[in-house]
Amino acid sequence: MSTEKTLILVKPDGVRRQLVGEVISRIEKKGYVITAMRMMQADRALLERHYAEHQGKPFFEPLVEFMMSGPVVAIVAEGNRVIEGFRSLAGATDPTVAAPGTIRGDLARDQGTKVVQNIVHGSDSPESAAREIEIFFGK
Ligand code: D4T
Repeated sequence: MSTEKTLILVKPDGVRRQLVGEVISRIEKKGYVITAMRMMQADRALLERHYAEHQGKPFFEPLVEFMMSGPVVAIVAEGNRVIEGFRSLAGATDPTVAAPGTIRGDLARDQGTKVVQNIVHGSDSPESAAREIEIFFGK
């Protein structure tokens, strides 16, 4: 049986706050296997592809600006049901209401910015994971 893959990003706020190790540690302690990783500066073209579903929303431009504000760490993690499992580890999108024990619930809060700064991204479906892994790592 082939295991599932997901694309995880440590966003620029997570890198600035030196939480890369903390995020990796939580992924590994849960038992998922990291099979690819790269630190990079994302450019506008890449982010417009990644966040295509949010084009036209009020937070889209602040989101792209925020995601270009510093390097990100892109990670491919593997394991059965890793997509669902990592989203559970990450917690709710809004860090104010994200449950304690989750990455966002423990490590992020509302900063009063136009876009939510919530440390990590995780793919939300197998189709998104395949699309996003190609965007960040190529075919
Ligand atoms: P990502 O995609 O970064 O893992 O986050 P989520 O899956 O939890 O959230 P999302 O795709 O709906 O949103 C992408 C990104 O935009 C920010 N955001 C989102 C925001 O600032 N305001 C909003 O109202 C929403 C919905 C947070 C994450």
